[in-house]
Amino acid sequence: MSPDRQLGWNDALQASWEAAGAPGAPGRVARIDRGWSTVMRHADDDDPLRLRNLYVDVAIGDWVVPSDDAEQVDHVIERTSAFVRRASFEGDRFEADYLAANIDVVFLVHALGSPPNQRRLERELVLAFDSGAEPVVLLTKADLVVDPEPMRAELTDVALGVPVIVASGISGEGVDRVRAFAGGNRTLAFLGASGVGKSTLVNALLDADVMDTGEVRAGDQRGRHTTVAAQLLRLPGEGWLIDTPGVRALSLWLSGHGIERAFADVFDLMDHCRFRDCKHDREPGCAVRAAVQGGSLDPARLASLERLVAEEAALEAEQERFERRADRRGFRRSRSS
Ligand SMILES: Nc1nc2c(ncn2[C@@H]2O[C@H](COP(=O)(O)OP(=O)(O)OP(=O)(O)O)[C@@H](O)[C@H]2O)c(=O)[nH]1
Ligand SMILES: [Mg+2]
Ligand SMILES: [Zn+2]
Repeated sequence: MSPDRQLGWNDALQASWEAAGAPGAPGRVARIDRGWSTVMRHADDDDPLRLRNLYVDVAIGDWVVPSDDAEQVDHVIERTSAFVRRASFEGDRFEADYLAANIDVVFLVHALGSPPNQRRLERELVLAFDSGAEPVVLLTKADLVVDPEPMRAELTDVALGVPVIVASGISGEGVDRVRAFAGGNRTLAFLGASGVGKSTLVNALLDADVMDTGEVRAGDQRGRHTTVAAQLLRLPGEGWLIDTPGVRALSLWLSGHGIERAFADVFDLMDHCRFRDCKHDREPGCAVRAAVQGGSLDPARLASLERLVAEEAALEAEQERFERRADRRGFRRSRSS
């Protein structure tokens, strides 16, 4: 029997599964707790499997093949999309951290009533474009402000063409706008800092208190990391929604064109510099500097782009070192065997 399309199975997953020899009966990871996956076999599964993630990197939303004894995850089916950051580094680790997989829309959640953070949004947009999902900026806690417009305008400036929507999990405003993205049985994911109101909005969308929510700190409005396990939840009507634990740092991971897309405005300017190898420093005819001087490009945005480009370059250099080391180890092993 083919996996349940109601649960989000689609032609792309089917093709990857068949290419892998159509092993087992794939199910979808609906919850992850340290080393354990809760795996649903169909959309109404109220007796999901509990599997260990032993030798595989499993993400919420993944489609996985259980081992024959239903003890562990044997195989992760190739993801159609994934929101990935670099795992927080401890020592020498060079690892990806998959925050959500097989998602169609990723909501970058920010709270109205806190100062807008354009730099954070830029970083989130880079990762979102690289995820393969469609990004949407979601401003929550609309009930806390008299006018969401100033913050919306500020974040719209860095979101370029990405939609920016306003909602409140408390008043219910905008909940329908969020739900509309789930049409066609799509999978949505909420990502953002702790305390921005992700789980409160999840409960409003589900019209039920499924997720715990927690007070933010009075001083700086920061959350207390209330959600500790990522969860995949079925939306009423159609579609799925992934709630994730709040994330503090979003370090870049090896990427495709996320930076170019998130900073398309600046890259367009670069095309108009007189010299092809312009460093946008003191060269004559630099369109980027001209835009900064003319006030159409925020110097903080340019500095942010430079930081991200440097971070990406450092990451690539590190990847090279890492692969060389791994090659050497493999070489030694093959010589001694
Ligand atoms: N006024 C108002 N308060 C909200 C809204 N959404 C969330 N809150 C409050 O903000 C606090 C944090 O909400 P959560 O939903 O737990 O935030 P979260 O993003 O899930 O946080 P983590 O799980 O820690 O990542 C709670 O005290 C909520 O009641 C909203 O739309 N309006
Ligand atoms: Mg939460
Ligand atoms: Zn230039």
